[in-house]
Amino acid sequence: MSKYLVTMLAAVCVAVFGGCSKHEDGATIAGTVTLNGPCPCDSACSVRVDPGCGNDSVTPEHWIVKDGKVANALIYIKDGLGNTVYPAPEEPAVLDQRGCEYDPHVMGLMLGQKLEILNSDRTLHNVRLSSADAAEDFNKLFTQGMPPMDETFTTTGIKAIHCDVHQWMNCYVGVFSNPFFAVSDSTGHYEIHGLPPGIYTLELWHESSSGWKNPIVESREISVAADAHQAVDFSIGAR
Ligand SMILES: [Cu+2]
Repeated sequence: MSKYLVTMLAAVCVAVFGGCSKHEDGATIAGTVTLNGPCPCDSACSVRVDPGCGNDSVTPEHWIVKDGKVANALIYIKDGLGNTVYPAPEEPAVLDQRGCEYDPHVMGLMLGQKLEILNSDRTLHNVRLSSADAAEDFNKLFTQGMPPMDETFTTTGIKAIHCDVHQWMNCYVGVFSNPFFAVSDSTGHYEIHGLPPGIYTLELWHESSSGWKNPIVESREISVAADAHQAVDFSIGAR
C-alpha cells in the first residue's frame, strides 16, 4: 500500500471516528470472576400478586452464576489515579424497572453523570436509595406512566436501590470518579479499557446475602505497563 493511500485512509478514519477515544489508547485489564464453592442461588418466586408486573415469576439476582462464573460483580480502580480529573459523560446511565425487576441489576456510572430511572411496568414502584452518606438517601414513588426520574450523586461508592412494594426488587449503582470500571457479564468476564500506565488497586465488589453494607470485596495491587493487555482473574466465595 502506498504512503499516499495510507495517509488518505488515516484521514478518512479520523473524519469518521473523530480521532482516538479512551478505548483505543492505554492498557486493558480483563479477566473472569469465578465462584469458589456452591452457589447460594435463589429460585424463582411468584409475582402473580401484582398483575402489573406482567410476568408470573422472577428470580432474585443476588447471585447469577453459570458454569461457576459470576455475573454482576463490579470491578473498578480503587486507587492509584492521583488527582487526575475525568469528565463525566453527558449521556445518562439508564436504570429500568421492567417486569418488577431492575435492569440492570448492577451498574456503574461516573460522579456527575445523570442516572435516568425508567418505569416500563404498568404498576407502581417506589425507589428507595441507600448510600453510605445518609444525606443522599431518598425514597420516591414512581407511578405508572411517570416521566423518567433523573438523579445525580454527590459522593462515590456503591448505592443500593430497593422497592418496598415488591420486596424482591433490589439493585446496585456504583458511582466512580473515573471511567475505569466494569460489571462482569453472564460468562463472568469483565474488561476495563484505556488505563494509563501505573500502579493501582483494583477492587472487586459483589453483594452478599447479608446485605449491601456487608459486601464481598477483593483487592489486588497491579502494575500496568503502557498499552498492556493484562489478565486479572478473581475467585470469590459466596456468603
Ligand atoms: Cu416495585
